[in-house]
Amino acid sequence: MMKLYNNVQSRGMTLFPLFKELGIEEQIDQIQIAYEDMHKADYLKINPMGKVPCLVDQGIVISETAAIFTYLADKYIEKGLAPALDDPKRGAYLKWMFFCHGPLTEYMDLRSLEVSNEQIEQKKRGLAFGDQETLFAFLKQGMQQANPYLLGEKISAVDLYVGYWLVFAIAFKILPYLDEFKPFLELIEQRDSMKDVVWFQKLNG
Ligand SMILES: N[C@@H](CCC(=O)N[C@@H](CS)C(=O)NCC(=O)O)C(=O)O
Repeated sequence: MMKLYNNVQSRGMTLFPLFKELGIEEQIDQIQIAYEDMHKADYLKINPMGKVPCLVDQGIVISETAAIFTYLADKYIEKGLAPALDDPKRGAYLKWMFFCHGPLTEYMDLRSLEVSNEQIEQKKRGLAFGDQETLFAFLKQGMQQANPYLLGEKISAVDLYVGYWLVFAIAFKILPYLDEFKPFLELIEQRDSMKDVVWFQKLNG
């Protein structure tokens, strides 16, 4: 059994569609950590960042959501959710995985903090996403090129990760629901693995 330290109100929930697509739900022992316990010694021994999610697999500790996505999709590579190391699609796969973990979540965090476009503009050379215009243009282009998934005809772990964050961000009005996003998100919404993701309801209602 693997152990997933998590909280149901955290970004650890992005992992659940992946568990379902990989068919490994039964192999994950879920340990709920209350927010007030995350910075206590017991949990800091596991993840010194005091954050969730954190996966422990036979003594191997993997924190950082994108790392957990990448680790599990590679561990179960026969399930077809990660391109092999020598597959040319691996580049785009890693690009989207890191884009989502870095620039996209940084943008979402600054927007939640209500940092203005003017402040962002002043710091854009040092910000992972640059500025809003650049981030939107990158996302729009990626969504337009999705055919129908980000890597082509087959779904991969990164569609689940990017798809989840986009739906979440749109539901909370951090991102606009741009027309360019619709075909991709409608496709992701149809996956059985996404049926418990409540944020889709906010999108459609
Ligand atoms: N970079 C980490 C961020 C993890 C993170 O910020 N988790 C939040 C919940 S969404 C958390 O555990 N916060 C508890 C705290 O900081 O006290 C990841 O992507 O996994």
